[in-house]
Amino acid sequence: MMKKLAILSLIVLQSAVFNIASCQGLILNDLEYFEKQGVNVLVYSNLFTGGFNDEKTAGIELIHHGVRTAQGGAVRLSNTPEQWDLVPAIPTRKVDRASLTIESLLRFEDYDFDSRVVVTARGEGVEISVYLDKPVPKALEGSAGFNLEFLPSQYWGKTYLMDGRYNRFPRYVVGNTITRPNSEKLKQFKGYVTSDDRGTGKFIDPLPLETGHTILLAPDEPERLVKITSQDADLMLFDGRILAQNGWFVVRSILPAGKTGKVLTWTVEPNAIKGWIREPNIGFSQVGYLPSQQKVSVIELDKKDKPLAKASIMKLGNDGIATEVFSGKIVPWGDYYKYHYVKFDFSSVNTPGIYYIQYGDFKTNNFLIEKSVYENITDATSDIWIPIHMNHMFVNEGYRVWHGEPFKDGYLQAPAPTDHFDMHRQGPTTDTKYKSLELIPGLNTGGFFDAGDFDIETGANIGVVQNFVQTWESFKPLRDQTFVDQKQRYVDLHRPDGTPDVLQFIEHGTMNLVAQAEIIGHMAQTLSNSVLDNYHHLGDAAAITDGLLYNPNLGPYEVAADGRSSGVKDGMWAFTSRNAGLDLRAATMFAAASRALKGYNDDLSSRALEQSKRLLKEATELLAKQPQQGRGGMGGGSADMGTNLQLYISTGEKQYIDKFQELLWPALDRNVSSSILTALNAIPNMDASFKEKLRPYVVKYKEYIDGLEKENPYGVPIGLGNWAGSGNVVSFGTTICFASKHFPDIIDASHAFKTTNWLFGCHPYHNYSLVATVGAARPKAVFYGNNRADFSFIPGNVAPGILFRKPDHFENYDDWPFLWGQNEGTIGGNTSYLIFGSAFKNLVK
Ligand SMILES: [Ca+2]
Ligand SMILES: [Ca+2]
Repeated sequence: MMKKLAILSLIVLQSAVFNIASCQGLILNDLEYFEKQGVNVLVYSNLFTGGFNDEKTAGIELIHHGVRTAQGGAVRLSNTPEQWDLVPAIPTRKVDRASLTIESLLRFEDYDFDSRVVVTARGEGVEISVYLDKPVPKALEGSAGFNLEFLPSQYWGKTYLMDGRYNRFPRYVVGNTITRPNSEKLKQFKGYVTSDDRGTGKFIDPLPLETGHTILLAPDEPERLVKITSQDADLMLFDGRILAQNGWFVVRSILPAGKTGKVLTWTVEPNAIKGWIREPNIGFSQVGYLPSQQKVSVIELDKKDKPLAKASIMKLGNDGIATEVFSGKIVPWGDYYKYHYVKFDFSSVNTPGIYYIQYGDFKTNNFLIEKSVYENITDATSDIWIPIHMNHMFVNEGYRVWHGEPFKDGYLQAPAPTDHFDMHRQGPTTDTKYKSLELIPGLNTGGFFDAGDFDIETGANIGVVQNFVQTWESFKPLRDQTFVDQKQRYVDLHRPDGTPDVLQFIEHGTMNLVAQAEIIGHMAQTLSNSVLDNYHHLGDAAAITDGLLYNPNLGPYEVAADGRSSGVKDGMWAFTSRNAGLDLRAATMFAAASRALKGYNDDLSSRALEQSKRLLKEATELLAKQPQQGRGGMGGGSADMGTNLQLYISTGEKQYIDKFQELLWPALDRNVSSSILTALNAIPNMDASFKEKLRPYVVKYKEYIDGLEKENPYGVPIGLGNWAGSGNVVSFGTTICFASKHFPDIIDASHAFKTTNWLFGCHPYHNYSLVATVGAARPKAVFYGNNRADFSFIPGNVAPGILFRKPDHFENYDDWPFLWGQNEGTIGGNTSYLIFGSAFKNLVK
């Protein structure tokens, strides 16, 4: 990937340097996967989980010369499984080192169907066999098969051969399909349906591109070459992108009907390039450096690579000629998961200019050293990303319309009870005066799209308004690059309108939340899609629904003669189960928003204050009646502390500050790093004794910062969850900014550069900036925004970033946007970045 994108200019090392046997089988290593240099075959190290979770991160997986190029290896029930298709549970997995075998039980509960998948190291690759104790159930005959999926962006444009017939993987999906009656379609997760059949009663089934017994993938590209053979079954090749843009190329064999025992065998042989060593990943800040700051490159090396003794800094003259201005020692750090890490400190280079790093034969792209490099790091986020995510508005930029006005048909009361595909739930009652599926008028105003999807997550939007208010009150940014007209419901980027944009964002977020409180009577959980087939919408948000109210007197897909209603069941729903904890959070946010909006939008300011007082009273009463457990969102966590702090700031009532302190100190004792930011935020509102009581915890936080230096080579908190950890790194940086402001004798401000380094390119896997930002020489090229089908990005987005895959692999695809855990961005996360960026710019000043 890096080579293709010309980030590093590689001079191929002499293969004579290496001394590796040419015919080498896979070993079964201590981490329980098959391995040889250049090839890792993982067998259910990562399991399928179903539903909301992407299923392109599980199954039998191939990490091929450093890139995870194949996954999904399992018994599956369709030619090209989609995200919400049924997945097998894998209750048992046995590793037998003596026979070099991993055997797993795969179970489809819905069909009482078990199979065993046995993977054994054999020859140059692995043998995969499927065993059945009972024949394939009748309902699954012709559907149950063994699949393995290959990453399109790593294969398109390359060749393949099936039984010697030459062909090429298509750049874009253009293939043949048939339609079949819905009665033949197997059920999807929880009975959801991912497509709209437009009343035809038929579903689409892709036809194979090829069929045979031996397939060679990418014989033209040794890094990607894989040979799959099967003597006892037909191999078929499908293009999963026909049904879903996030589909992969699928190699598949149908399991035979009526048979038991060993029913299918594949031999899978991934090519290993003789003497292959992964290119060094030379991490550095793509945004550049201040002349005075510390500058350390972290270089990620293959464990088989031999670290060099020195690296150089090259300066580009105004004549375009590069000269070496610094040469320094490479210092070993150690191993971290799969790779070895070394560091290169070039802090002494402090003359403004254009530079690159030279490490042996590898050179990076250029970067700047200059006093101004960080000045614009939040502009793309605030000028572009945030306004594009304004819901219920038409958003224009120059000649381009980002989206029309969405959801003119408004929101219907979600029926009670409902279990939702995006993890929302409507309880047994609606908790409103509205009947199930009745229109709740007035909710289609204000608010922000959640992320790569288009719902309004109330909890997230509450946090977002608070982030904007904190940005406004702490830093007073007067930046005005956006035209927002609520009467016209029109946003125009790059058109100043005389009002600071942050104030307009506070207003826009508050408008929706006040509407929820006034109309529903309390906060909704979410405003979201009712049907799965428009939840995964990619394109203009205004096209998610038809903009017409649903009319049950019309036939399916029929539009009324007056053009004002339709028979299309595409409505958006308000999930309205009451949650007193959420209402209390809303009350604190409304108080803050009311302060910020005073003098700008006095009407909204006073309405927000009125809702704040009412919800505070009602929520307090409701919470008092509830048992200690089950107070959703009010379990004594940091959100709860923050709420009590905000309530104190708004009301000045002692009870809230007492409660805040009652929660704070034990939370700091339990885990200083997760609560200290809330404590630091309290300082301006507390007396001097509070700050002194906090001091020993700041000392402990300093120990935490130092500990991170030993934990990983980057010195930041690295998350290992299924949503990668940029958010934690941002929060770490914000904490350092505030801690060094209040306790400069304990926390050195320079630690904040660890966050910018990580975000802007000094991290595992590749060295691209994780922020689609202005100022970076090489920002990531693709993100999981709502324009992801175009392999594009929305400027200013912060990717979750470097995703951990068990047991030892970090990745961030930059040619494949479709995995949300590494490439999405959220309104909550991106507004947190706005706070970090503002605090960081302040610190730099
Ligand atoms: Ca403006
Ligand atoms: Ca509609």
